Amino acid sequence: LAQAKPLPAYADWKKPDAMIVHTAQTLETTRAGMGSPAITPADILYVRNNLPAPSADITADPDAWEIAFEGVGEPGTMSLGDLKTYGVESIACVLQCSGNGRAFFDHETSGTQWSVGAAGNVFWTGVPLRRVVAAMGGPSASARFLTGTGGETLPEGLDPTTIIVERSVPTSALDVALIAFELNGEPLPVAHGGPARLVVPGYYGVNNVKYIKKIAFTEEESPAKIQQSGYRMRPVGESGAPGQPSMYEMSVKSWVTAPLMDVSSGRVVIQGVAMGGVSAVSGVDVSLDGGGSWKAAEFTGPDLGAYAWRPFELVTDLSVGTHVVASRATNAAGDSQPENFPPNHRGYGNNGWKAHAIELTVS
Ligand code: MSS
Repeated sequence: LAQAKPLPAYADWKKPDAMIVHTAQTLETTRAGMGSPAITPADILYVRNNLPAPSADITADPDAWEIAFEGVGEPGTMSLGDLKTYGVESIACVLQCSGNGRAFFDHETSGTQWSVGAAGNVFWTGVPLRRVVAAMGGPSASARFLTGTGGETLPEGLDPTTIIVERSVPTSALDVALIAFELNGEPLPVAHGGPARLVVPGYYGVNNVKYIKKIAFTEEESPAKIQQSGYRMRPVGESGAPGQPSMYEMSVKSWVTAPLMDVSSGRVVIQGVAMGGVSAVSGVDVSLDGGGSWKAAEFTGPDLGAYAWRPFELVTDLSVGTHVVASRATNAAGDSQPENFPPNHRGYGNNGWKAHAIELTVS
C-alpha cells in the first residue's frame, strides 16, 4: 500500500483524515470529509498554491502588511491597519479551483486530478475594495481591469512574468471585491493567503490572489503567463492564448457528499452541497436512477447570499441493488447543470451532473 504523503508544514494544522495530499502545494478535501456543512471549517479547506507558499513569518504582524495601489486618482501604499479604517464587511462565498472536477473528464488532462474537493464555502472578513478606491479618487478613466499581484518572493534569474501570480479581472468586480484578512473569523493563515488576500465573490479560485501586495487598475490584462495563456478555456489540443475565455465567473454546480459507502435498504438521507455561481442557487433535484427521473431536494442550511453554497438533502427509500445517485442544481438566472460539461484542454469548469454522480450499493 502506498504511504499517504504527509501534510506540508505550512498546512500541518489541517485534519489529515479529511485531506488528500496531491503535492505539497495541492491539498484536496475528501468527499466524505467535506460533508455538507453550511460553512467549511478552515482545517478541511483545500489549498492550491501555484508557487511555494511564503514563510509563515509574513503573518506575524498583519496590520503592518503593505499593499500598493496603482491606476487610481491618488496612487500610494497603505498598511492593512490603515485599510481597516475604511470599514470592514463579511461575506460567505464559495472558493473553488478552476480545475475542480478535472478528474471526472474522460480525456486526459495535465494538472492536479481534483474530484469534488477543491472547493469550500467560507466566511471572509475584509475591507471592501470599493471604499478604499473611492477614497483614492476612483479607478483611472481608462481602466478596464482590476489587477492583483501576489506577494511571493520570486526566484532570481527567471523572467518574473513566467511565474508571478498576477490576475486581472474586469473592473466590475470592484463592486464585490474584498481585501480579506480573516477566514471564518480567524486571522487569515498563510496557507490561504494571509495576512491579506483579494476575494472576488463568484469568481474561480485563481482570481482570489493571496498575499496581495499590489492592486492596480489597468487598461490591459496582466502580462503574466497565468493571465495571458493560463486559466483559459479552450478545445483539447489547443494552447492557451489571450482571447479565449478566462476562468472568471463560476457556474451552477452541486454534488452529493453522503452517503458514499454501502448502506442498508430502507430510509436513506442523501446529502450534498449546491452553489449558484454568480447567481443564487434556487433549487436542487436528485436522481436515484442515474438521471432517468428526478425528485426535488430540500435546502437544509441557511441562505448565506448569492455567492454561498447551500447544503441540501433528500429523504428517500432505497431498495436492494445498485443506485446511481446524481444531483442537478439550478440558479436564480435559470441555469441548470448540464448532463456533461464539454471536454477542454486543461479540464476546467466541470459542472456536468453525470460525472459527479455516485454509485451506491444497497444491501
Ligand atoms: N494567490 C497567490 N499569491 N499564489 C497562488 O499560487 N493560487 C490561486 C489562488 N490565489 C494562488 C493565489 C489558485 S489557482 C487557487 S484555486 C486559490 O488561490 C486557492 O486558494 P486556497 O486558499 O484554497 O489555497 Mo485554482 O483556480
